[in-house]
Amino acid sequence: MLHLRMSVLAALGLCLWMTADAGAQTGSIKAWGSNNRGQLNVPAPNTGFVAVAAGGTHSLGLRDDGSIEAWGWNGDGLGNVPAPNTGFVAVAGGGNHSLGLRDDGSIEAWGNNVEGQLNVPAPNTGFVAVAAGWQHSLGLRDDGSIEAWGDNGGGQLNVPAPNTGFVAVAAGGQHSLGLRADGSIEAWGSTAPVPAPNTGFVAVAAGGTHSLGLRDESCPADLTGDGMLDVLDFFVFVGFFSTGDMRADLDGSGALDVLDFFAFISFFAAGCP
Ligand SMILES: [Ca+2]
Ligand SMILES: [Ca+2]
Repeated sequence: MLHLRMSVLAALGLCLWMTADAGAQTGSIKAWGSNNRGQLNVPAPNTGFVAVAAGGTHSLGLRDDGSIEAWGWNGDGLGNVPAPNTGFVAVAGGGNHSLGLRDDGSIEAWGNNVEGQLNVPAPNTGFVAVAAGWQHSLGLRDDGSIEAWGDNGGGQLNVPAPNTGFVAVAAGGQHSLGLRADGSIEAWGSTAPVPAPNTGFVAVAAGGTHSLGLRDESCPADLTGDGMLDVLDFFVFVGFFSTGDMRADLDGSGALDVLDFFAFISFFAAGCP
């Protein structure tokens, strides 16, 4: 399976791209853009990476053994991944700081701290995701709330209420994004509003002064897969349902019952994108 992840701090023209190792959910890193600080010089061996992140003029790679490689600009101690360099599950690169999420739910922060972007709020546990902006940081807690710390010059720390129900975070130059479980995006700080319709999103990313949202354009009621909804889709649904085929489990409950009919009708009424 091709497994790609991309991290972009587009304002600075640095991009990292992962390509898959055959038969494994790990890969090598392709790096392009400015190399004025060596931020494109991926450390050997360039294999076995599971995640990447790009900072201002530095780069980070998470290896499948849970260690982090850091390269590029080494001012502010950016190359000094906190010990023990193991047990990491996610990385984020800010302007001149870095974040690493450990498998115990704690966050390590290193690099420049001029705006307090390294001061992870207590309790430093229960985090499930991290994001690093130019001089601010975000941590998503396992209760769906977002912690924000560091520079607040653009209001990028002012998480909108209710601060719950978030499933992903992204941090830009002076703005922040939170993806809610209902598929809507909250954007705050120095940012333009999220384009309408603000629904159906499954991922977010933030550059220096721009934002991206990935929208799920699947069409759950289109069971014939032709991109249209008509009576044939209903026949296929009934066929799946009557034979116990779990493709009829449209509400995702793990069981087939009348609620799946309601889900079908709801998806049918919503139409295809
Ligand atoms: Ca169809
Ligand atoms: Ca069901």
